[in-house]
Amino acid sequence: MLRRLLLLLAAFAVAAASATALTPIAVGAPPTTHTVTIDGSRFEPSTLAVKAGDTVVWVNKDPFPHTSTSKVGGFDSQTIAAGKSWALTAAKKGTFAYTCTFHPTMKGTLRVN
Ligand SMILES: [Cu+2]
Repeated sequence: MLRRLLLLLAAFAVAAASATALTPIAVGAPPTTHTVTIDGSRFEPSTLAVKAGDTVVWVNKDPFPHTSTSKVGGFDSQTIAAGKSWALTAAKKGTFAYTCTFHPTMKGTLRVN
């Protein structure tokens, strides 16, 4: 009787452990926040790959304003003042080449997978 109860408890414990272990796979990886630093009129990293649903934050460390503006549509930060940041929730999949409208030599690429 006791042995049977212990077996039942053991089976339950294994089932509970499996359910817990499988949960993260079932819901997928949680959204992540990525940072692009703007410093010396450069986007760093200049190429960034994220998953749809992730957040990308551009942080302007320069003492003057910049923008993060997709050349193919999809997003435009407008002016990011000196020392400020701008966050984008990357909802749309694709490859987005972007620039700063004030400094067109600044180039970046955001890949949303
Ligand atoms: Cu700029």
